[in-house]
Amino acid sequence: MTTSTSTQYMPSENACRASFGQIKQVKPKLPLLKILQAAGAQGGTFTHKEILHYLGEYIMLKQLYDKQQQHIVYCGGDQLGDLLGLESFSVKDPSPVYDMLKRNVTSATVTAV
Ligand code: HRQ
Repeated sequence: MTTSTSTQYMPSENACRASFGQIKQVKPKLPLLKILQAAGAQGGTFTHKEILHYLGEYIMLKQLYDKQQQHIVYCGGDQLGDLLGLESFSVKDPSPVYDMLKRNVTSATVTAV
């Protein structure tokens, strides 16, 4: 007989727990995946941390940042701008990036370590 005391989380609770920085794999939708792959990403599932890393690589690679004020990114006319729906953004206010992530990933299995 098994003593069923294992904690079961409601899906909504899981969603709340899976905030940035937690080990939670997500599947980027195709347009975002293309950007990540252009920056050297491999495979189809990533953590949020990895996605932000590859976004940074992509911004470097395509030289989308302002050369004088490097916290500013000009993404207008780029596929990144299409995803964000913006011409430019600043790392000082990265909320558009997070919003874009929320819209452009689907949840994958949580990897237990
Ligand atoms: C590379 C080089 C730059 C030389 C930028 C994106 C925003 C990651 C990608 C981010 C935002 C918030 C947190 C973590 C990551 C907490 C990338 C950039 C850059 N200038 C702005 C960059 O200049 N990176 O927006 N990310």
